[in-house]
Amino acid sequence: MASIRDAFKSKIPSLREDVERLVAEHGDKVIAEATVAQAYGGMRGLRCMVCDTSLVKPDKGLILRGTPLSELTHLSPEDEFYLLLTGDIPDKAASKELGDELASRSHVPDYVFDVIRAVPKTSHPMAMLSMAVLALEEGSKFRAAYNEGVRKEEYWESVLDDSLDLIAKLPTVAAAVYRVRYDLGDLIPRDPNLDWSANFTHMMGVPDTTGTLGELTRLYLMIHADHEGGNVSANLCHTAGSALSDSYYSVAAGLCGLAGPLHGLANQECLRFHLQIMEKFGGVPSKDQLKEYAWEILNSGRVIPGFGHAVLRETDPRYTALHEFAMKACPDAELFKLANTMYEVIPGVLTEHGKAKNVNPNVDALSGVLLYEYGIKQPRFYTAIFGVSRALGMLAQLVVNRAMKTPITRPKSVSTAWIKEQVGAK
Ligand code: HAX
Repeated sequence: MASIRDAFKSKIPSLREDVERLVAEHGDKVIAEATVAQAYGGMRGLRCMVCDTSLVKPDKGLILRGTPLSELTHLSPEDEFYLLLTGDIPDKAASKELGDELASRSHVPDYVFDVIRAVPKTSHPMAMLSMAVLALEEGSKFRAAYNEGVRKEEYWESVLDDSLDLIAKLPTVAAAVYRVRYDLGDLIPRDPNLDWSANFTHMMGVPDTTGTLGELTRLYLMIHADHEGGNVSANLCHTAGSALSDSYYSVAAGLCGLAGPLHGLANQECLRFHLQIMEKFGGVPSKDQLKEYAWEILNSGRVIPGFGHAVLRETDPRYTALHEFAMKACPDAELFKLANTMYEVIPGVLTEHGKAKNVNPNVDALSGVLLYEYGIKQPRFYTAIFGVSRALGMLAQLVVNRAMKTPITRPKSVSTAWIKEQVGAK
């Protein structure tokens, strides 16, 4: 099979032709109407952007290039990137070529580590990671090509270069954030014998006491990579990229959105919630105790972390993938037992509460539990691990958009006075 670059390049002419014909022949057909509630409500459900890398179906969850996540959880994150970009799963040779290419691009200049060391240790790891990504921008090949007047049709090539560079360097950069932020000693160099994801936890210095850490890292980084185009991180990356900001600026924008508690930071909050429960009850509570505590949380106006979703209406298949892993890797872990008790109790409580449209667990109900069980005991770092993974999806979408010559994003905002006039409200 072809290299990721050649495979993607071969698809571009038909992709462009397809969309050009679609717009020429059906450009004035209506696919969505916006309601007043959507204009004020985060544009929820408004079909007004395109993403071909993945789709989230309310009843099925994540579908990557037409295939449900549950059928793809064996993939390495690198192979997933190949799939997201080209629509094909690479064969062994193409997979090895991509792994070798990432390894060859993985060097991180020393000044980036100086940036990480320069900020106070009280900084959030997501702030440190975003700053380090921006520091890498100095090497942007797209910016250099743009300044030299590269043609619009060819933008995608240097954007792909930047994207491969950034993906290659991210584990090293994030691992440095981890070791510096938590005073864990010297930085640990890459191991040339390990792949992209295994290198990440290796450079973090996480001890592999069970021989399954590599498998968890691979699975974690695989399932968090892409979740269609409208989520906050992908949407921010897309919008920055539409102004022709390069991969570094665009991913940094996405990471800043991922850092919010209603998005990527939920994994940190969820683990903290689990730890609070363990401390309060001195271990895993009974179902009755947990039910009572859940009502206490809801009655005080707080949410139960790890449950519900803006789009999904069934159990998140990413949760299911992590659950299957935990059943094999750590079935007797106390935190996993707590997560299972929550799975039995919380949907019933939320149903009785009557507000949440989805009462089932999402990926964050288990992701932090597993990281903690495997020795990563700093919940504030969890979103940074998510960020390393999400960069794959953000960058695949970015490269596709540059190849498709997607124009700058510029929806029309309206004022409240205009809306009132439009609907005849006082
Ligand atoms: N606990 C309590 N109340 C909840 C709830 C939960 N887990 N999930 C939803 N609700 C409430 C909402 O707060 C909302 O209440 P108000 O009407 O008072 O505002 C109501 O139910 C309707 O919300 P919804 O339409 O079902 O859900 P939203 O699209 O508004 O929000 C959230 C989706 C994920 C933010 C929400 O379910 C939530 O806060 N869950 C807990 C936090 C969490 O687990 N976040 C991680 C999501 C996974 C992810 O994307 N990670 O990146």
